[in-house]
Amino acid sequence: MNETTSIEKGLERVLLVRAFIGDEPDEDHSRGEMRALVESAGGTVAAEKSQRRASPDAKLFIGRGKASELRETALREGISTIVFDHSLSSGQVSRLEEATDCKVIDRTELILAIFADRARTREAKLQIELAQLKYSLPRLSGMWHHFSRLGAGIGTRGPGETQLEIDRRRARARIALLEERIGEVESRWRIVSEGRRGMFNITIVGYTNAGKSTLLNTLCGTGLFTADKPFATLDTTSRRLELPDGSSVLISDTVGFIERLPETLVASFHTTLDVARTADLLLVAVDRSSPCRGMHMNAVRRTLDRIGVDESTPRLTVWTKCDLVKDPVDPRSGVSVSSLTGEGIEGLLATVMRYRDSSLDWFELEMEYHDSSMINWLYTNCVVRNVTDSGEDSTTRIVAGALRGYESVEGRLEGSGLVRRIARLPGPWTDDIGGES
Ligand SMILES: Nc1nc2c(ncn2[C@@H]2O[C@H](COP(=O)(O)OP(=O)(O)OP(=O)(O)O)[C@@H](O)[C@H]2O)c(=O)[nH]1
Ligand SMILES: [Mg+2]
Repeated sequence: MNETTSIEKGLERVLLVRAFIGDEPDEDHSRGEMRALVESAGGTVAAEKSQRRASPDAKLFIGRGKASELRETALREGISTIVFDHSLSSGQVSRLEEATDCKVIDRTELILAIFADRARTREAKLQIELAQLKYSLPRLSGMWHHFSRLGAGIGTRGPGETQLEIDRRRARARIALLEERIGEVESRWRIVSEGRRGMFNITIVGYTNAGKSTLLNTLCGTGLFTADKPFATLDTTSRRLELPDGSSVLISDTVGFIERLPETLVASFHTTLDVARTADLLLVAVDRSSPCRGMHMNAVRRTLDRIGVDESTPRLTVWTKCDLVKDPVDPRSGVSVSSLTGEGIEGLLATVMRYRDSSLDWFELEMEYHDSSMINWLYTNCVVRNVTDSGEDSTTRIVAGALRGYESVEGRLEGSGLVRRIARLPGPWTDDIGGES
């Protein structure tokens, strides 16, 4: 049985509604974003309406007169679906449907439907189903009404399922089962993330459509799915990335962020977003060609806060799609790249390397002789900068950096009986890092 909301194929004509509360500004970019979301869900915006209000109406969110206007417009334009750029209560949805004689969908339901449509992996499907059920559970009574008037289209549930057979008890049982399954996935991921501790972890975050997956593809030569629409990526993918000095780091792609990302999604995708919380360095991808880049940066900053990313995690702004923009970027504001032409990629790798190097505990080691197994151990557990064998006194000198603190390697090295001398070095390459966001 398919429990998730799916999007019917084919374009559906949509009336888009936005209310501006108090002195909330009416901004072009947020309307553009909502249109992109509707299109991404397989709809087309046939008309738009807005209303300025001191506060939302408890019953209808908008005024009664406005609701009648929506009904007339829908009738005139042959529209059967109204999308609200807000979160509505189930009561508001059913009263609006009554008043407009259209199917009414709110922002959260729309975004959930897009996620459900994009989910490909088992993990993503479990997470989105949980998000949808948690969203619909308190609304089930309203939904009897809601779904009874749904035809095909955005927000319609998948085939082979009758809405009415879903009751609260079944939904709760399903939620418990999903949480159990997601728990199993999480425990597998914990093992994976333990493994990540041996490497420097970089996570690309950013607004949806910023070019995150394309950047990872260019850096690592991978073929991740990319698309010019919101939420192309729903899963975390990690790849090994070789830096100019031959060492490797782990780099991960994540689900894109958006302004007012529904809480239910943030909660369900908690584990997926672990890679952002545990990162040693965040690459914040910002589409340089977008007129809304300032708003995107703020939304990303707020979302990182919401998902619990430590403020102290280093952040490097990566201005993407620089092939679409003529004027040069101030290097202090970040690194400018084009994943299409390759411009700036080398500079990005060099900057990443400086970040990585500045986070290591550097030390110098003198060994009695060139012991291959010890040197292999160092290569696996540290970043090795220099190995010099001295013929005269058969000493091997090594400069290396410990990833998780000097103390984590000191005991192992001293206990080997091969070390003649070991000393901390002041961290080199710590200056000259620009572009922190
Ligand atoms: N011109 C140009 N287009 C780019 C560049 N990088 C990405 N794009 C395009 O931007 C669109 C979005 O790219 P994605 O890599 O899917 O973006 P994303 O940030 O992963 O998006 P989500 O996974 O949806 O959050 C695609 O159509 C890409 O071809 C670039 O450097 N230059
Ligand atoms: Mg992506």
